[in-house]
Amino acid sequence: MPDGFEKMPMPKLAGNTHLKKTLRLIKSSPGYISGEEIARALRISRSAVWKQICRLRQEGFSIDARSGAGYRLLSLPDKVSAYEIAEGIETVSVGREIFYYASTESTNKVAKTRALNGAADGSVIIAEEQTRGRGRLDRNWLSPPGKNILLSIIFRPGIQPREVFSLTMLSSLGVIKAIESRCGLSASIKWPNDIYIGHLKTGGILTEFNAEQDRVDFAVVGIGLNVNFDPAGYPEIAGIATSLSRESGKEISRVSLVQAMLKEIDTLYTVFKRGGFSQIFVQWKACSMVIGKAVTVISQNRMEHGVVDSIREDGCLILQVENGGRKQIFSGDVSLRFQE
Ligand code: BT5
Repeated sequence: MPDGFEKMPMPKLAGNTHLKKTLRLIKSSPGYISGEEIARALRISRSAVWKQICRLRQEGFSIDARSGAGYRLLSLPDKVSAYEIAEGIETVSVGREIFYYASTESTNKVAKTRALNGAADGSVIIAEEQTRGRGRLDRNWLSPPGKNILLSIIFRPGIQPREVFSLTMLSSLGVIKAIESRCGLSASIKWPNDIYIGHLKTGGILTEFNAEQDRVDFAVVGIGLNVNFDPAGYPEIAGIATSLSRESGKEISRVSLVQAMLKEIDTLYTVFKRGGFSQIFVQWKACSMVIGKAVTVISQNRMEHGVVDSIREDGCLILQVENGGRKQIFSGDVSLRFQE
């Protein structure tokens, strides 16, 4: 796995309690709230309150300041900022720490660097824009700024390398559940790592890990999900991709969808760590769109045609090939195409 510490902008930490409390007070106040009232509630000085207001403005919150009246929230940022996400969710580990970037090369890259520096299990790196978003085998991941969900989760479950695909599976299941609950859409999983609606791709997962001998130190699960974006403007993917807004016909709140995703993934991850992967697998398999389908499996130097017989709990796909035999296909770097 590539290491190398990239130069990163200072992230905004979700754990900044003064900022969160200031926001909460301003949000819950029907009109203006005075600086004095905020200062008293937080036991900080008036100038410290002003600093919090300036930081919130930098985060994209539009806040009116009127002398003699105080502060009033005018509008929320259309951003997946750490504060907004952390505001509404309680989780065991996933999303307890959130690092937000307006723009970065790749959230997976930042996540790996942060993980090497000791970031906690469940830490999330989220960005509005990636300047070099990646799919598998260094393929491009396209996403205009501020429209979609681009995030990576650091997992430290203390597992063996052969179990890492379980993290991809539980994450994709969490994404499917969140799409269902927040957008009312039924999405499916195209083995090994794609999220589909109908026959079009709406999301992809890139899982990478760092292991020593037979123990995974950390894994990074990167999730790219098309939300309020029209792939029609991108000739490379126009015919193969869709987005949640296109499918549902309405704009979707990215913050609320990220919250739902992190909550679902956290619940599944907790079950996984307690040894309950079998029950996750049953649900994952029910969302799979490939079982029983005629497919072509493409790996770097081979093509294999057949019908998908089943997928095993370890993620291995069993392909019924044309001469009647069965082949085991491991998830590695293979792609799967449906036959006409
Ligand atoms: C994937 O790879 O589908 C995994 C994509 C993971 C992206 C996330 S974003 C957050 C994190 N940070 C990163 O840098 N990456 C992760 P793969 O199976 O190799 O599919 C890549 C292919 O999908 C490309 O070659 C295009 O054909 C297609 N594609 C690119 N952008 C797309 C999009 N926005 N929607 C649908 N398909 C897309």
